[in-house]
Amino acid sequence: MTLSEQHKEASSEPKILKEDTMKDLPPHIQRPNYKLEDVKVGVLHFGPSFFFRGHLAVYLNDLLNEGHMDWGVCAVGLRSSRLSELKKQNYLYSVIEEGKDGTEYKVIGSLRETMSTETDGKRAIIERMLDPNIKLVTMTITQFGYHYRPDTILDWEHEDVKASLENIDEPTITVGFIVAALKGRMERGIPPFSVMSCDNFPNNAEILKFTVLAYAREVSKELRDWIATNVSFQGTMVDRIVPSKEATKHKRDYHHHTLGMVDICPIFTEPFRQFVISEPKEGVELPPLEKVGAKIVNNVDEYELTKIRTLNGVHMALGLFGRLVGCGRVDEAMSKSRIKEFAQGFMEEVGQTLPEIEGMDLDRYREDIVNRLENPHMGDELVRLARDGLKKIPDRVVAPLQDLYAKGGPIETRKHLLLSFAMWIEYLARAGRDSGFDISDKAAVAHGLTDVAAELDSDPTPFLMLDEIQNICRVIPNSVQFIDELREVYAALDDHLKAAMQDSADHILGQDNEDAPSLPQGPKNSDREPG
Ligand code: CS2
Repeated sequence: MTLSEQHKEASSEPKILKEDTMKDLPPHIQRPNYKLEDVKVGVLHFGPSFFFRGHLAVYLNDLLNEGHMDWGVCAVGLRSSRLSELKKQNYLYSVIEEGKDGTEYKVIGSLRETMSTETDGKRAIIERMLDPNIKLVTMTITQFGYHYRPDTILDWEHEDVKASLENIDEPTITVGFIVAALKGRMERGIPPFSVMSCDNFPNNAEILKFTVLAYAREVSKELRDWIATNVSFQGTMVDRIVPSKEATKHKRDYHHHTLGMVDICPIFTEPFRQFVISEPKEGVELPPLEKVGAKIVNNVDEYELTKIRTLNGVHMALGLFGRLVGCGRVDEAMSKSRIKEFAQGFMEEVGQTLPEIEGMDLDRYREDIVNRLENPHMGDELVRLARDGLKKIPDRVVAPLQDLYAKGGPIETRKHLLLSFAMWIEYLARAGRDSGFDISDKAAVAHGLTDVAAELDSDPTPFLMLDEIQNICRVIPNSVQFIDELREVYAALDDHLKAAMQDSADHILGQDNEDAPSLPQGPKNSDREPG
């Protein structure tokens, strides 16, 4: 090799994970056992989020590994930047599952194509959805993305909804794309695709169906009826913790070292994953996800309710509690004994509102969640968990409170939920007082919730009187009792937060903290020693 060739080699770009470099990966890295060119795209997904890449795309990759070659994905996003990074790698990326028993590395090949409204244009995306091979349209667009309102079904006043309806061939909202593509299929005699929401909120299929039908009705009654008769709307419960923040530089470097090459779009996640899907309409062909660990059930809403109130509920509560006492990550918050006890108590409390699901051991489910929350590798940021409270508090805190008030019983049976609500107010107040305190909740700021919360003294009533809060809380059957109890808990909040902070200091000093106030005590357990 000449000197100039040597110089060229030394300064050349590092090797990137790609179709032709995969063969150079160390043997312990799992990689597709199928040929990428044999994969047919059968799923079109809106919202190529980290969660999608760490969950649905992994299940589909497993299916391809099992020889079901019709289920590659085309992911559609708004912005092209992240997608073009993936393109550089032939859409290959690695998923790193970090658990307490070790780390597994998998290269995922199910993502075969991406499109963005920015670079490809909306009409091209709709055209792509007309391909009869596309049998399923999925989405992770967050609860906001549906523009659902319980009173009017669609938020007709929202500018994106209005803009979409003004030009149905160039929609802005996902529901608009689905309806435009289904219209095209109806007109051209192509059978419809099924639609599946992989977003995390109760009755996701029903809400998707209602919004699609309401939107389609604005286009034509014929289209609405055709969709109602022919399209299968799949409900799901999806679960896997995929921290959204970019992996830390250190983690990425370490990862590159392990791969022996660079992956600019890795996904770091936990070993745990769960996927429960509602039974499709008769005759509908879906990817056979049950072959790779998904569960097909006729009561998906019960699973979703259990997950949203337990895991997502405790996530929200921990996000609030942890950040209010100065923690950054969830495992850090769980290392404080008072916060961990609170998390366990929260999950038990909401357990009183959950249906019994055959074959599901709720205690075991909660224990697993505690282990998942304590996983130190996740680095899940509390700001992620506590974001968008205005959208999340109704399902995760208010709805279980509604059920507990309906059941009756003393304040102690609702103490964790009430405290979570009080912490949410304080969380908003912090953001109102300090613009540098990021709460990632644009809606709450826009509605002035942060400002009102910041002005409160020890009585939260003015906050509770805001329209947005009244709308959320009107489901609670006994509002006078709720307000009284929340006042009580809110007034004691400072002491609780101080106690949790003190707790960690005592933990370090090895002292007991006998003076710290405790939550209202539950009914005494007769098996326990008094005192
Ligand atoms: C989290 C979820 O902030 C949140 O909404 O609770 O993203 C959670 O990590 C996933 O639902 C886990 O499946």
